Amino acid sequence: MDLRRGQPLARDAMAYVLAGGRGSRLMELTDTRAKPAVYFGGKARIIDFALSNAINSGIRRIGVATQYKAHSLIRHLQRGWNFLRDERNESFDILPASQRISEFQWYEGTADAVFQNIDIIESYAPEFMVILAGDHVYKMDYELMLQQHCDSGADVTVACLEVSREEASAFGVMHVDETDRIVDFVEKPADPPSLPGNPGVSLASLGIYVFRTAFLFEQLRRDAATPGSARDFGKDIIPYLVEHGKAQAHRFSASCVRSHDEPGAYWRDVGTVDAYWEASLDLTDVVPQLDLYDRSWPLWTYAEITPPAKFVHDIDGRRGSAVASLVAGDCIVSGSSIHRSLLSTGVRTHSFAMLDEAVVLPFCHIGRGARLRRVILDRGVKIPDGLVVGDDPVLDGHRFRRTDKGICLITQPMIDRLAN
Ligand code: ADQ
Ligand code: ADP
Repeated sequence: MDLRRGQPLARDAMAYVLAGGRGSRLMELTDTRAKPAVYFGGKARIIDFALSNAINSGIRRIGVATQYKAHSLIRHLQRGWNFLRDERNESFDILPASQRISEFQWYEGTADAVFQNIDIIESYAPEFMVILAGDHVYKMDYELMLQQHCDSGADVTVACLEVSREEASAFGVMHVDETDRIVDFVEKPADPPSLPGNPGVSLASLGIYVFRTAFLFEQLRRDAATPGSARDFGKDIIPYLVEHGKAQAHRFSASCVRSHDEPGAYWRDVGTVDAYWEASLDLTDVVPQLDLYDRSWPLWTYAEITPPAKFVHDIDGRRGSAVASLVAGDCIVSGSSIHRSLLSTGVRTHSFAMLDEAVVLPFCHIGRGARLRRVILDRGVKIPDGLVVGDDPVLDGHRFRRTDKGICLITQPMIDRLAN
């Protein structure tokens, strides 16, 4: 029996965030940065959601494993997340694939990204490990998952969510018994199994796992000695424990954090250009599904100290407004009309420009008279005067990254090519 039942467990846990993957379905948005470093919500980056969940859940030890194009991610973490202090039994470690075991070795799979840092984790002696993906946008109280892990006596607890069968092939898909014990697990099946009695719906792993640290290390060492292993949680560790141990499902809805006017569990992968655009645009709804203004579950990030956003009207005294939009600090909306859009820090828009359903990343400039509809502008893009996007699908498709749903992702090299 666990004598501490009912006590908070988060202070005995370390959150270990896997932030090394590229996220190639975000196309040019991840050309220069890892997916967890992609901006989201005007001021934050995607990884801030997992990290804020950890802090809000009461966890005070955090490790982040980085690999692919980690420069801006590491800089962001150093600037924003270095407030955890040794003196208070807290820690924050950035763990690049730094050839700790051999000079030439990168992290193989996600399990290897933990295995290679066992000695660093051991030095803190956390009792529990909460393994997280750094590339999802969601609110979740990991304390509730830790409690369930202790109560059930499982070897591993895996957070899961019901998704449609079509979406499920991008996930680890499981079957559970009546006690939510996982009885079957397949990583990214081409033909995902439905839930019994619920055709069209599958139970998907969110890639969030809780282990007791000593047990996890045992498993990582066993896996490292297993020939042919991909050293991956989803491909190796979890299927092994489903077969040889006790793996328990944790329903995401049981630990999602809802504010009073939030209708349900919020979890998004934002892994494609369309999903990213849609989740960003959702924020402009009057009552968005993801509440960035929820003070009971704040989103922490690094953000520069900026002057306030400013709105200046044009010579006729008419334009210079934004409605149904989010506008971050240091933006100047000058003589332009902004509708259902998200302007990140430091964006400047000039006279007679019009933005509709635009997701604009930091430090973009929108030239005079430009008209942009259903776009994502990467950081620092300078839109030339008079450019029109959103009227001519064929032309847009030639010039920019246009998705089937008609969203145009625009980067500075694409703009530079227009001039040649
Ligand atoms: P994926 O998300 O496809 O599936 P993966 O590519 O391993 O799995 O990425 C998981 C996380 O680890 C991401 O945050 C990624 O950035 C990071 N990562 C990937 N390779 C890494 C490496 N070598 N070093 C450090 N970090 C790395 C997983 C599970 C599925 C589950 C989905 C839910 O395998 O079972 O359904 O997550 O999204
Ligand atoms: P990320 O876009 O992921 O943050 P970087 O931080 O490296 O990647 O920045 C991308 C580009 O933006 C770089 O060319 C950088 O010089 C530029 N940049 C950084 N800070 C500013 C700033 N305050 N104003 C304008 N551009 C900036």
